[in-house]
Amino acid sequence: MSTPSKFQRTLVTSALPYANGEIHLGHLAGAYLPADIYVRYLRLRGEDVLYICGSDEYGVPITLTAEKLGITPKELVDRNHASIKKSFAGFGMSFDNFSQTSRDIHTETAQAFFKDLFDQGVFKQKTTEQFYSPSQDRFLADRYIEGTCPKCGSEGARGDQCEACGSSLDPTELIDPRNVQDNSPLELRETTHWFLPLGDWQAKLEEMIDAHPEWKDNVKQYCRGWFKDGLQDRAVTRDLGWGVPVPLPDHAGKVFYVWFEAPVGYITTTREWAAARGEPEAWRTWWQDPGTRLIHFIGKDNIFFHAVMFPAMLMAHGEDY
Ligand code: B3M
Ligand code: ZN
Repeated sequence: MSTPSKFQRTLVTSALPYANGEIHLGHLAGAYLPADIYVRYLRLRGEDVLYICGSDEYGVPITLTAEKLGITPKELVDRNHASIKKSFAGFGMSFDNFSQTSRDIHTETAQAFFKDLFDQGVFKQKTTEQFYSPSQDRFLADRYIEGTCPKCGSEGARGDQCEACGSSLDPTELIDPRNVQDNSPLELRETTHWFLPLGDWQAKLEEMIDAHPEWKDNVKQYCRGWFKDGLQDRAVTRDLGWGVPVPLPDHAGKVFYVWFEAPVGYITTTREWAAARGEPEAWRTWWQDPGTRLIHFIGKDNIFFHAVMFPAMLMAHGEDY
């Protein structure tokens, strides 16, 4: 479908692949090849289009892999960024920019985005109990924790999801939670984090979904299911060593939840593209001009973050996005 006349340009993104491994054909068939075909079509029609991507370099899967390999997370993501970029280039993917979220420009962009929301008082602060590993003297998140699934009883359910029955879990729901690395027991300790009250934008998000008849039915079904349950507050910070640091005093050891900053990575890679062309402010045309149409090509498990969380973050930021 070419760019509708009410828009002057189209910004196309593909989901930022995790840099904890190489890409494979399954990736290409999902969020990449279809996007590249569409971008080439728009270019052939002489339309104004920008195609941006990059590697997603934070999150627990990456630190788990780095610890297994005995290297630093930065060594791992730099190695995989290069390999992923080479594979995409070899396949002929025509990104206008392919960045990586461990670069300083992303730290700066993500911290500024967070601070803008923080200064508006968007976030709620909550103290909750999280799992702490005495053997490793650190809080553990998501896939560092395994236990018995409370829904189906299978062993080896992970802190964020049970592979056996597909339920998404909170680590505190697991029965007999263990540290996946040394199988040691865990204890609950209080910790304070910042939460994004997604419910505050539910009405606007519902309007947005209804205004997009062209979106795939399964995406709209998922969203309507989440709306029916009522959007919950979502933690946007974590107690982790590897991540974008939270730019607030007395927040040592706190970083952004990867799914808060990764979508901001789309803005980062656009900023990097603009700077490389000697027009550092040109990114605003693609993110802050209502004449731009934004299209995300994603994997099926990325729907919540692209159809609900990231749009809510942009709405919270204000009319400028
Ligand atoms: N890296 C998940 C994935 O690779 C995640 C996408 C981020 S897009 C901002 O499927
Ligand atoms: Zn289960």
